[in-house]
Amino acid sequence: MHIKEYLKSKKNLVDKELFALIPDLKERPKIVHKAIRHALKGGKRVRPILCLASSKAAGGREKDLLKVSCAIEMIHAYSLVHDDLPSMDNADYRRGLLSCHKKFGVANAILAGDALLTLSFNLLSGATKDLALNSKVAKELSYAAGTFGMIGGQAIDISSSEKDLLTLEYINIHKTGALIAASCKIGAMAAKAKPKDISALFKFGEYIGLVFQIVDDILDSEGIAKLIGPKRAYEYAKELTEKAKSSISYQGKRARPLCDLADFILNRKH
Ligand code: GRG
Repeated sequence: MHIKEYLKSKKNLVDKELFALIPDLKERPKIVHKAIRHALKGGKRVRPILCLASSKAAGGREKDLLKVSCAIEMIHAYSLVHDDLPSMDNADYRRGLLSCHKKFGVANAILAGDALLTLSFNLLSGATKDLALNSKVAKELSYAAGTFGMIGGQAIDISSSEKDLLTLEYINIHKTGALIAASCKIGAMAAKAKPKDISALFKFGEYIGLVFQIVDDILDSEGIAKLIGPKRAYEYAKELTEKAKSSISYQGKRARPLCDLADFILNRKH
């Protein structure tokens, strides 16, 4: 299957589950439930798809992991809602729509972000039949989303005015890379993969997480692309993509969708 068709079919799969998992619009507090729904609209679903593809590469079954992958997307959506707030990026638009606070007000957007984060862990507590696995996944995800991961990267990003290469690398690894790497690792964990395979898929995720942010910087003429120029930034991203692919190439055919995803992330235009 061509990567575009693959992404479309997996996005449909994730979206169906995702919107079924959030509270009904008729339930109170209606405004927050509306804001949550709004925050989940659009989006490429890269992280849940990476989770599903990693699980498959490690011999797992996608259907066992749909809830886990939705929990990951909820954390991503919360981070975008909070990142758009006036006290952070102050963005009016997200995914081609009004940002959550522009449509529902700042207070409701904060609540919607908090609710998505809470809902994610509520979901994880019973996401699979294996309670020990649910707990391990929650630990992994909370680490990646917390101060040693995404929040850590965001904090350094907003507190440093002049960013050198090392600072940018720290920000990229933590703000963007941590959740992407955790998505891959969690997919492998859920497939009950051997430690060696979990490590390989985590490594793949770490490389590809960096690539994701470098490409984002190239598209926005920011960060590393601004510092070293878009051509050098792309060459660097290409090198990292090759490293990502070679860390899982020993898995042969099973690694194919992930390698195609890596190329898609490197060459994406949005
Ligand atoms: C506010 C807790 C908190 C964290 C913010 C991840 C993050 C940290 C902010 C997101 C802002 C941003 C634009 C980061 C750059 C890379 C990135 C995560 C882009 C958006 O991800 P995509 O392209 O978005 O996967 P879609 O819309 O496709 O889901």
